[in-house]
Amino acid sequence: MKTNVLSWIVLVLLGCNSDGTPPKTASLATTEPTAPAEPKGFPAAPTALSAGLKAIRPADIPKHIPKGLIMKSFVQGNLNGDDIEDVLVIAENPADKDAPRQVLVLEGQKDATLKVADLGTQAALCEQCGGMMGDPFQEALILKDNSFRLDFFGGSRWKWARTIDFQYDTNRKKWLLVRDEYTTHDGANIDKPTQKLRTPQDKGFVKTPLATFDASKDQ
Ligand SMILES: [Ca+2]
Repeated sequence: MKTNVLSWIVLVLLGCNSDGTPPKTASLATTEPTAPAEPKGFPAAPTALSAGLKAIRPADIPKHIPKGLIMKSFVQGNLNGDDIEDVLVIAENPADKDAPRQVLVLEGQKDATLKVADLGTQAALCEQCGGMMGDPFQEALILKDNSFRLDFFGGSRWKWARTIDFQYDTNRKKWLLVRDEYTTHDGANIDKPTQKLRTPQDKGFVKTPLATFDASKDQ
């Protein structure tokens, strides 16, 4: 009996279970690298969701770009809740870096073609709108729940970040503003951001349609 007690004490001191196996927490330890630190209050980057959707023909995208504009970025995913892939396009005027970028929602059709379902002519900030940091456009993402996100970043020592989300309204069959986040921070002290977040839960928040939203004013 005395020997058993001593064995148990030794196992505990060695960090093992009573049956001699190592503790599970020890075997699950990993050394995966961590992502670079971002200022507090910045959203995590979600991914586009295209798995399981009927595919469209990406080659058809350029024909829907408004005349005089070129495609800055595009992302594929589901933007309206059906089972067909859609495309979100950011388009810009290459001859006017002060002009707002346009945001197009291209709905995938049953025959794999695309149709312009919505257009925001002033929904994305211009190339010159980022201050000393240059072009403020970071990325466009398709999220869950038929919504998409536009991310911008700019400033000089004082940095700012803007996150704008639109979500599909099944009744109006249009995309409406559901989140507008504006964060600033001292580039020399990223732990103290100042955040201005607007969501539908806030008094006075208006779900502005993509078609009339002006990113340079509505914040
Ligand atoms: Ca769809």
